[in-house]
Amino acid sequence: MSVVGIDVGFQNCYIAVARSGGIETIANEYSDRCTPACISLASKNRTIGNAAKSQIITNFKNTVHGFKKFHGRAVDDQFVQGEKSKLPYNLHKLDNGSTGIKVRYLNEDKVFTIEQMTAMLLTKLKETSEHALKKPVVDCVISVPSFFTDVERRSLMDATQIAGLNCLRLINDTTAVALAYGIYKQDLPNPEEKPRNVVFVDIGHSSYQVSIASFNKGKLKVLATAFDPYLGGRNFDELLVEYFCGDFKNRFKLNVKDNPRALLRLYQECEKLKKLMSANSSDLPLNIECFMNDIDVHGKMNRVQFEEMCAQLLMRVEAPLKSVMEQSKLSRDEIYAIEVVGGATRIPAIKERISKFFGKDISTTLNADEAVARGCALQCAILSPAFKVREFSITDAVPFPITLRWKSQTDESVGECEVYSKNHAAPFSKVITFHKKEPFDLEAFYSSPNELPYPDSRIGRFTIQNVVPQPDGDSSKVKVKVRVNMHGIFSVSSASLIEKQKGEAEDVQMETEPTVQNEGRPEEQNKMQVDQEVMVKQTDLCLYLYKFLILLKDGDKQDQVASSSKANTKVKSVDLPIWANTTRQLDQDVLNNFVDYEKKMIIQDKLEKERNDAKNAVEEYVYEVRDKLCGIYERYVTEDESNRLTIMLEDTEIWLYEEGEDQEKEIYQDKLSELKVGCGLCLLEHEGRPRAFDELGKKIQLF
Ligand code: ATP
Ligand code: K
Ligand code: MG
Repeated sequence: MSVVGIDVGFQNCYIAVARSGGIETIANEYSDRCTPACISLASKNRTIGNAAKSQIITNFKNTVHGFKKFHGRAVDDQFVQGEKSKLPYNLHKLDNGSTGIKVRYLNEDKVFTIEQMTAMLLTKLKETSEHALKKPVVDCVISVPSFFTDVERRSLMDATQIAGLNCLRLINDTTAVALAYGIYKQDLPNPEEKPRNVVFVDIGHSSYQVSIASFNKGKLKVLATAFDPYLGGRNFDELLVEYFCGDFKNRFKLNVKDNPRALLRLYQECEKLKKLMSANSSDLPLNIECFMNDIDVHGKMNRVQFEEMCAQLLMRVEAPLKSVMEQSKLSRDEIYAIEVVGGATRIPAIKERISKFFGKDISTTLNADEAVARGCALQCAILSPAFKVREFSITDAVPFPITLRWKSQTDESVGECEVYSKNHAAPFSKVITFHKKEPFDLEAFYSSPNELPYPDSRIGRFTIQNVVPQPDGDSSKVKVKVRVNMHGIFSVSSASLIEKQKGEAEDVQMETEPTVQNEGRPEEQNKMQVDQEVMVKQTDLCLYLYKFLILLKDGDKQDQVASSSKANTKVKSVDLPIWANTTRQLDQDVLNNFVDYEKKMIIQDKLEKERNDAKNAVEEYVYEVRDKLCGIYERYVTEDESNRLTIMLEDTEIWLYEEGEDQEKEIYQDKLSELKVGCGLCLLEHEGRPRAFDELGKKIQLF
């Protein structure tokens, strides 16, 4: 089993793995620990990561980035529409209304789903980790913004499947950071002592997340989370871009916004300038040569000016901090530390705001870029039976309360119950008992649409099938298990019909149980073990929640209540099938097609790479022989031979630029062999040969 943690950022992705020495962030083939979330599609292949990033300007229509937050969203979604105008590539409405991305790939117009785009990125990250670990990687833990709703999470899970990964857990960014913080701490309070409360702030390129976690030895519990899903480093870039667009219009009469390439270049330069301003408070230049219409542009900016310009954005730093503190009901002096991560927390004004709010210095003891990935890898190691990790239990919090609604059998009245309150512990299962004579629907939705950073509060409709009355005509007792799972995704995970027991109290029970049943999707099957493991580790928590009491009211009949869960061994129960209809989820056959297509693209990329390598080999051989001719072999080759070879090399070079520019791999391989024979230099490749000539003491004709 592989132990891999992946931070899929809006802009930057990081991978951490467990090796014998511990958790390690790994570098890609460019020796870069950061892999840009960028994919470039082309006529023969796709490039992903660093190589794709260098195509942002040259192949702007087909170089895709900034798509993470389109997961699970309709193209008509207000957020997507708002982004659309800023994107250099085209969006496309898919049949189910979802956001698709339209590009030229393999000389055809092609639409990819967001799941497919993220899968491409994951394929790259998978390959990078396989290269580092020197073995296949399947199991992993992936980070997700804590404010992602069910639809977005399910969409991301689909992406992991397309990429052939088995995601053991989608872990919230700030929870991963909390784990990376806590697991190595030797001085955490004992379980019976007052916990240590730490605030975690992560401001990335696209969003801002805060959480408060309390730590005791061997465990962490997320108390509250808050966010500004629309505030991140890119907002600051945008303001700089706006400013310079105006500036260049005035001074150079340039309409930058009409020129996508120039605009993209300006974005890149403004981001660089923004980073420089974090370290320098003096005037800094922004120069771009041949920017537009052959004009070189130059401008300048300093930190004070920048901060004034960003005043509105900076004002938004406080609200999530305030919210998380209010939710946790902690006072500021109960906060032990404020740990900040994420690239945008390097902006001095942001740090100041956070520090000012808490009235104390912020700490940066964690690696701002790598902490999320490291936390993911730690979680993966905890879940892996192959790794021995210090016992550490993680209890996350439900960010948005969830309500279940059901219809009465006999009249139009509906019953409703908030099954997960805000900041309820997760993952968590509950059992609800109903009294029904026929199949019934349960509708799950987020209780407070207003606080949801997503336009649709529906989670799904779950039909409990095969419900029949008892032989005497009475209602049957139906136990339904609902669950917020390891990924933070809600489901009605199982239902069973309980044979009537005379004299037993009619009740609706809420209890925690470690067992979970297959939800009908393959990845869930794989998860069973894991789910159980974690729930077992959280026994202490379960114990007090076991007593959790809730009263449910159904219009006509009292589908009711109890606190105890008297285990009656004589009860016979029959499993009931559940038909789940969740919004905007890929059908299994569609998903399978995507899995196959991703594999095809991987093969295509591999073939293209081999073809390119074969071509490069010819070119390299030409250079190598040429070098040697005027270098170490000069003394041994006659002038005639040298001339003959030089011409042969030149011909090959010309061939490479003309007819040989775009050939199959085999053609290049043949060319190389031909060249080697023709040159006779294959003999010369033996290191001993020149020395042998020396011994002969004369120049011999070799060819
Ligand atoms: P998200 O968390 O929103 O998905 P991400 O994880 O890709 O995004 P990070 O890698 O944490 O984002 O941060 C990237 C952002 O941080 C970019 O906007 C980048 O310009 C900004 N950034 C990085 N270094 C600095 C710096 N020194 N000063 C200012 N901003 C910086
Ligand atoms: K990141
Ligand atoms: Mg991030």
